[in-house]
Amino acid sequence: MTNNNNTDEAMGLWQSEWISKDILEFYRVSKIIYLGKTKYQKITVIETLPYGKCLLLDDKMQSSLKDEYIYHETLVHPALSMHGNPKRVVVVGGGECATIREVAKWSSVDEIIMVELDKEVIEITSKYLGELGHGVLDDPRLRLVIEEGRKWLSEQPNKSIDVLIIDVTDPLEGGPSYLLFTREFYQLASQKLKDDGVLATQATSPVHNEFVYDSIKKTLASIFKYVIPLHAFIKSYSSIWGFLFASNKNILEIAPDTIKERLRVNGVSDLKFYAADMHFSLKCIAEKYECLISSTGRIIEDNSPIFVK
Ligand code: SPD
Repeated sequence: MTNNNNTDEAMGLWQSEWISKDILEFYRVSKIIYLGKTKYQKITVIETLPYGKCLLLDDKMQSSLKDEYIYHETLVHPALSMHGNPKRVVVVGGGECATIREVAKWSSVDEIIMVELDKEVIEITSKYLGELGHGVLDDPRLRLVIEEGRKWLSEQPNKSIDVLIIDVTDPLEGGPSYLLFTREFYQLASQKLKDDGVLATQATSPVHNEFVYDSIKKTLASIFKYVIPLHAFIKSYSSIWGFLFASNKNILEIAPDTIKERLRVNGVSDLKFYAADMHFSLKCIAEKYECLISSTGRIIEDNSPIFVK
């Protein structure tokens, strides 16, 4: 955070964040709520003028109360809708609990497992960002596992998961999540998913990190038979954001009526952003933005990982 007093307008506290290696953004902070460091990462909870109360990890925006629902609804409901009848859903990461909050809206789901590396993210957001919906922690279908996601997954039986959601920080050099974007990880995920299983992952910014986004997509496509993107604008990320869905079964393209019906049958209500029609807008936006990508990505491997700034 920076104390800037060059001009009257710029007085006060500002949080800075690299949006790409060439763009540094500053946003105004009205209150510092929590600053700390866990074994794995730096944690910041602040009240900001443009985005309300926010969680940052390693100085990267994760969730802002103004628009977190756009990110979390877009990560979760398309994947569950594509699957149609998800029963066993695993979330890797997701410590602020908003992803499992969305999964819990599906009545078909009888087991939700959240595998989070950093238990302090859960504790700190429960304490300072309970608005994200930590009530879901009392859901009897939920099992919380504090462990490295890849290690946990490697110990699961093959073909045992309906939907696997990767809700992790961006791949930062020295950060805790970059090995969750590699070919080896997707290979493991593919083994653990059932034949009609669906993987959903955040895929960074297709406009500010074209090469990284395209590489994640290529890497997924080197393992899964089908991969489709959805893109949504997330104001607190200052960008269109990429979400990728992958499966070995041809179930990712779904008609609006099917989505509507699946949400209805599963009692999914209380959505502020995602809906059958919105799904198709997100798909069109993705198709348009993918046409603008000028750098061609590469396969990401454990021994040649990829990073954003
Ligand atoms: N819940 C994890 C989402 C990570 C998104 N990172 C956004 C960075 C925005 N600059």
